[in-house]
Amino acid sequence: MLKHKKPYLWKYKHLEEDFTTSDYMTTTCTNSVSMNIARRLQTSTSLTYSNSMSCTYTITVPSGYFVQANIRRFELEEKRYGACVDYANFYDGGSTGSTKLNTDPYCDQSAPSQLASTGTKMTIEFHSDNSAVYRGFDIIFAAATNAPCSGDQFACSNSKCVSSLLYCDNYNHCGDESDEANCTVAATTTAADNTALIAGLTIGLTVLVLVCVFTGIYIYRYYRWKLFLKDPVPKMKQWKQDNSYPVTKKYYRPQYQTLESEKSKSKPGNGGNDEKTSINDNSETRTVSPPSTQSNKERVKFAHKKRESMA
Ligand SMILES: [Ca+2]
Repeated sequence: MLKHKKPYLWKYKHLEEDFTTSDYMTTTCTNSVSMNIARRLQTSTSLTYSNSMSCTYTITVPSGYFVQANIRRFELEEKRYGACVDYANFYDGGSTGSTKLNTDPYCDQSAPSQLASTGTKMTIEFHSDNSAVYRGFDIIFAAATNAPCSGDQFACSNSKCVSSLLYCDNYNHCGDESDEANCTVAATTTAADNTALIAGLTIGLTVLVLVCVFTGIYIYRYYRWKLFLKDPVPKMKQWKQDNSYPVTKKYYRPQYQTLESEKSKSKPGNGGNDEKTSINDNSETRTVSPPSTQSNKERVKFAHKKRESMA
């Protein structure tokens, strides 16, 4: 079968309202509309139709076309005592006085899947009694011609022609659903949409995970710093005069270790081995002198007394 390329809809934007319009009998009970490409008729905007409805709907197509009616859903009240109480009739013309397309009224689920007018008009009559309401009907109309089709038409498998705009739009306009078969354009579009969706989700999740990780690290470090500030500094042991104490290497920075070593070496007569300030670099534990608690004033006083005693 010849495949038709899906036309760019923006070219036909001015016609979009025509082939996407839906009419409802509960909104406008008696209605007469014109159609260039396609249209849709439903009994009600709600789940079911109403009681005591008696409506007519006439649809007209341009000259040279006929009305192709494809019935998507038909659910009326079943017969009562062998007769339809809620029913629909289809007429091959512009009024209920035209020739009927059906022999008996359609009720329950007895309507066919498609009907076609011979001329440019079709009229649908709907009647409901005062009890029991059902889902009603949903009909897709298309302005159609018989083959051969023109360049802007889709060639249906049943030798009918409808507008190319109706190809692969998810609605059966031909009557045999051939305009919804081999819809490669729609399939490709869906695949592309899925790929973009998956890529977007992947990037979004990656960013979310990174944000969570860095936030977690920041919170951990913040509370760790808080705990450090709250941790009381251990009290230093009381300095004891003439008493040595162990100091591990890690509490002394290298430059201070060097200064202590040079200070002890520079003392005359010491030979660089002051027993109280000796630092063994190879040892983890060393001995240092505690700071003197004697003030300078006391030292001077002590020196004066010593001189007086020597004199
Ligand atoms: Ca279609």
